[in-house]
Order: sequence, then structure tokens, then C-alpha cells
Amino acid sequence: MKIYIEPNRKKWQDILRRPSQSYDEIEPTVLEIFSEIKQKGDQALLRYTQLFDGVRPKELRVTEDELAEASSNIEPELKQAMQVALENIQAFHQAQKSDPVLMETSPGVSCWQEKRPIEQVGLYIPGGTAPLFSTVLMLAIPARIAGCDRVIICSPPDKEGKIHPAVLYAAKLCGVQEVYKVGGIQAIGAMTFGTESIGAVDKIFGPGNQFVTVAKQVATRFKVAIDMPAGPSELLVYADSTGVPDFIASDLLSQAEHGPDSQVILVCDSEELAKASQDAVCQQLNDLPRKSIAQKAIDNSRIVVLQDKLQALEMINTYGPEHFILVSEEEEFFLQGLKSAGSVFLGNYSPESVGDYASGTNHTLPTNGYARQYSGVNLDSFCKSITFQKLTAEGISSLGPYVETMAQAEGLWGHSKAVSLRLESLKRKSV
Ligand code: HSO
Ligand code: ZN
Repeated sequence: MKIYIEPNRKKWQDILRRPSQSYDEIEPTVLEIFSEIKQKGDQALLRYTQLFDGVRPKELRVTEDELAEASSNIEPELKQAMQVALENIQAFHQAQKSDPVLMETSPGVSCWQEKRPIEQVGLYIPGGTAPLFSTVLMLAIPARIAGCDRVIICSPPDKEGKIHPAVLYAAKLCGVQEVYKVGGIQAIGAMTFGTESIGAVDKIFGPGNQFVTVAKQVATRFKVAIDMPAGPSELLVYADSTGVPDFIASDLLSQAEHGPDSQVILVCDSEELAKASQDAVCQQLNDLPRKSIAQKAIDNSRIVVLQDKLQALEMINTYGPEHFILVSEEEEFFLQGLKSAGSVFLGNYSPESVGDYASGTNHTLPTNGYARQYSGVNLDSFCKSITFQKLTAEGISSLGPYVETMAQAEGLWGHSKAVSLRLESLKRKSV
């Protein structure tokens, strides 16, 4: 990790640049696969699964027996850990339930807002080198709490045509019964357009590689919503002299091991801490089984020394990290000034891994600077807000004339008439 000491403001953009993304190159492939899925349904899904995953599953849907069998392949220790995580995630997301907002904006004009679940949601769970069964918990638990009618999972099969048992076990634990052996662009296409086996959904959630990410973005053109434009994992750590180099390095590497395009940044207030953390990264890197992946991510990563805390805060906000670890005697200063981050971890005993798995917060978070305008997945991600209103005769009588005035000023006489007819009818009644 290269160290930058007190870099000039003009250099920040370069230092904080994320590894490049290749949307334009992937989009034509997505459109081609989508169009085939629209025309040929399951047949197209099977063809692309054969092509990209090297297997042709007998059936796309995971059977009840397969779901039940998964349990016997999971160690009791892992089952217990998942149960603890489930309870915390459930508790924290349950607590996000909010009461309807109800008020009388003016006499006789009642307005209220209530939430309703999104009926059908699709969860994408990546396969590959690290099957993220924790993501099943992070998405299926709030979906269930929100009350979504139908929750489905799509995940790519391995070479034997199977989905990792931990993913299936987590699905069962969360009450998800519809799980499909399909991944990549074709999974997003199936959830968008629907096929003979896989009914379309209203909103698609979940992380994925760059193909899945682009496919999700393209899917939004076809009347399906997505959680957010996801990208590679990232972490920014800010530490002062209270930071522990070994802890810092372990946190940086925990995100670096996600993928070669992950990025981690350390901002700190001294050169000593920068160097000590850099050394610790090199040392700990050697012990990681995913060393080669993490090494590539570390090559994209930087350490910045900024003594001035205001400047450090500005850098954090400019980057808008997916994950932000803050280890500082001046915690309050940074928290007060923080504008953009997906999820924040405070102090020496809050490694990012706990949020990834079990503290209760969600790990599906905005990356690539999108923390500036997007929230991480939460209970509301699975709901819509509907507003309601009911006016009494008194309400329309007092508010109606203002509506008439505004409608006429916009040249919309039809709008105006909808009010006038009622006002006239009330006048007739009163005489
Ligand atoms: N840190 C990832 C989530 C995850 N980590 C899943 C481990 N498993 C989100 O950026
Ligand atoms: Zn992680």
C-alpha cells in the first residue's frame, strides 16, 4: 500500500480513485442474453448456465429434498453461529418497523402514510470462491419481516449442479422455499422477465460480480427495481494514535480478500502509524489463504497521512466509503461531521467482520461512492410508502379554492373543475 503524506488537495481525486468499472463493455452482452431469455425462457437459462457455469442442472428449482438434505452437511457449530446472527439481524430489522404517520394538515384534511411490503422480491446470492450464505440472512430476514409475499433466491450452481449447502441451509432457516440454480446475467434476466420455471419479481437485491451488477442496472429499464448499483467491497479506516496497527491491518485485509477489485484505504494522523500498519498488512497477508486475491486489492489501496482532522474528515466524506472504521479519541468530532458512509464501526473492538455477519446491521451497502445518495439495505428497502387522504365537507370547502387557483394558473381547468363541482354541490346543499 502506497503511503501519501499530507497530499495536496488537488491530488485527492487520484488517490481516492476506485478501480475502473466496465459498464459499457458488458451492456451489449446483457441485452443479448436478456432478449434470448424473453424469447426462449428456461431453454435460454439452461443454455447460458451450461456455457458460463459448465453444467446443465436437471431442474432449475432446488427440490424440497435438496433443501432438507443441506442441513445434514452443516456442522452444529456453524448452525449455532447462524442462529445467533439470525436473531441479531432479526431484532435490529424488526426494530426498524415504524408507525404510520397520521395528521390533519388543515381542518377537515386528514393525511396519512403507511408502508406496504413489495410483493415479490428476488435475492441474488453469488457462488464462486466464497459462497456468501451470510447474504441470504441479510436479505431474506428483512424481506420476511417486511411481509413480502414471495421471496426467491437465485444462485449459480457448481460443476455438479449444486448450490452450496450453507446457502441452502440459510435459505431454509429464513423460510425461503423457492431457490433456483441459476446465476450471473441469466439469473437477473429470469427474475426480470420471468420464465416457465421462475416467475418475475418486483425488486432484485444482492451483490454480484460486474456482470450481475450491470445486468441489475439494465433490468431497471424493464420495470423491475433494484436495491442499489453495487460494486466491489471497500473500506476506509481512520485511526489516530489510539489505533492498533495489527487490528487496522486485519480490517483492511478482511475487505481486500473479497476480490481483486476491492479497495481499502487507511487515513491516519501520523507517519509512524502509517508505516506500522503497512508492515502489519504485509505480514498478515502471507497467512491468508486468499493471499493472491487480497494482494491485488492491496495494490489498488492506499494509506494517507493527514494531521489535520478537518482535512481527514473532508477526505472521508469525499470518498463516501461503503464501510467506515473510526478509531479516534475524537470520535464525536468525526461522527458529527460525517456526511456519507454505508455503515460505521467505532473503536478498537468493532471489526467490520462483525457487521458482515452477526451484529445485526445489514451488510448490503452502497459502494463506489454511492453512499452519497443511497442507503444500505434496511427494512424500508422491502416496502413502499403509500399516502392516503380524506377530506370532509369542511376540508374541501376551505382548501378547495386554493386548489382551483393553482390549477387554473397551471392552465389545468379539468383539475379545477374536479374541485368546483364539489364546492358547488355543497353550496346547493347549504341553501
Ligand atoms: N463485506 C461484504 C459482505 C460479506 N462479507 C459477506 C463477508 N461475507 C459486503 O461488502
Ligand atoms: Zn466482508
